[in-house]
Amino acid sequence: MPQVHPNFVAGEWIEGSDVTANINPSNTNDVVGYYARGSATDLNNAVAAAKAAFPAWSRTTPQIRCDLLKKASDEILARKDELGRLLSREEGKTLAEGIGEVARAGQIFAFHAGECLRLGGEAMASVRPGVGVEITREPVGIVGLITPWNFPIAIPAWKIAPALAWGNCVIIKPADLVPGSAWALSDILVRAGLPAGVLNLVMGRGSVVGQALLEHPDVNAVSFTGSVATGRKVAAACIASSPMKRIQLEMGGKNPLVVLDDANLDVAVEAAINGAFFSTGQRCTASSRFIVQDGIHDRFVAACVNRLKVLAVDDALKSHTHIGPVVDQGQLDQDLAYIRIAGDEGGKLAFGGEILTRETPGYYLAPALFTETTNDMRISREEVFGPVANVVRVKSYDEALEISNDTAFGLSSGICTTSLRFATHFRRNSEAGMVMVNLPTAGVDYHVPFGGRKGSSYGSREQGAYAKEFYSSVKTAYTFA
Ligand code: UN1
Repeated sequence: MPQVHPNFVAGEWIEGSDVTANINPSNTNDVVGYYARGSATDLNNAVAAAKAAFPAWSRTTPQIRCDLLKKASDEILARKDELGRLLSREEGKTLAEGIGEVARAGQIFAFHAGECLRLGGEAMASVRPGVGVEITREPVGIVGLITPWNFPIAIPAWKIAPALAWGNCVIIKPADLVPGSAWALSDILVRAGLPAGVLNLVMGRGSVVGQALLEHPDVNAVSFTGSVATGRKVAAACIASSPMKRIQLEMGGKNPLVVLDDANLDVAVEAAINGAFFSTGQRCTASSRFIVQDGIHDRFVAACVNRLKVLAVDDALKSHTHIGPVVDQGQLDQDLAYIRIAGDEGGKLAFGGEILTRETPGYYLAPALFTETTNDMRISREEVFGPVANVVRVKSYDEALEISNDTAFGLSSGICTTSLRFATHFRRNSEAGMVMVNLPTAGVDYHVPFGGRKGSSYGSREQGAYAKEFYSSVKTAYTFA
């Protein structure tokens, strides 16, 4: 019997009722490891343990929590090559991207270790004589974290770290497809010295573990990153539960990258290729609509195609690889379906879009670039979540801005221009939570707020100091003395 990575519930590593094989998308013959799949009972036990641990944990000193998060950060950073390799092997992003993501997770823990020492409040004068008002923040309680497959360690890190910093107890349910990195992270945290019940890892299916989490009356808040369809269900379940749960949702994007005639072509092409195709395009911040002005359009398309021609799509762990495989067969089918749809709608395939054969069996797809598309086509309106982008030709900056905002989403947007006037106007008028000038729409810092508008996000921002809005509850205390 192969070794199974167990769940961590109530301070103990426990076998699941079921097991899943974690498969390498670069080589489907390679099993990364076997991981337990928890049951509703495991989840309920985790919540009970979190509830029991909460009174003591929420009253620990900031120094204790700071030291713990710092210790975890140190181990993550010291092991970044090994953990990056595990991440790339299970998810399919390149080794450089995998190691980079692990380093980001380590830095996130270091940042929130510091935040433990900055947990402050406010004192205000009351409008009534002799009364003082104190505004403080307390932990929310038991938080459920549901994380996606595309950032197997960074997203668990940016939810777990602020949750613990603010004194909450955590139940994490990582994506069933990539449990390995979240398992390794949990192991690091447990060994850093978290008391039993403070962190519980319950791997398994969304329909079983996720559902039980959403329905449990003792879970106070749920932070979710994933698709819009699942996000909607998460929100509905959190509102239906009694008491209602606090919700934070990070969902899809259809992020525009505007390229104006006055752009530096090299900068624009770099932003476009990185934003749309790196990490195999599997980022909610990926650029998928290139909105390009007439005068630079043909040069931009030709330069993108030339750049795409020299990018190696191959095994994520090989050193020459620029783009790894798609994560699994289901995602590959979705990418191919959209490539067909874009063609049927009249888009012209300027590059890629075909399945590639490599040394090992994997989900290899040549990055696809469509031209001659309009913003009302499905390829411009629906999130693909793969290495697929399309170019919409526009006449002016005004038209570019209007089209970039004409979307159900609003996570990230970008503009490439050398004009201060257009850059400034775009920053102010783009209906997105994050705006990039002469940079890719994806690849964000870890110490500043992350989140979007419209259909992309719901609830308060993640990351940086703004994470406290979700992970703490404000108390207003009046004292007459
Ligand atoms: C990034 O672009 O650096 O799921 C981060 C996602 C986002 C994270 C993107 N929540 O793709």
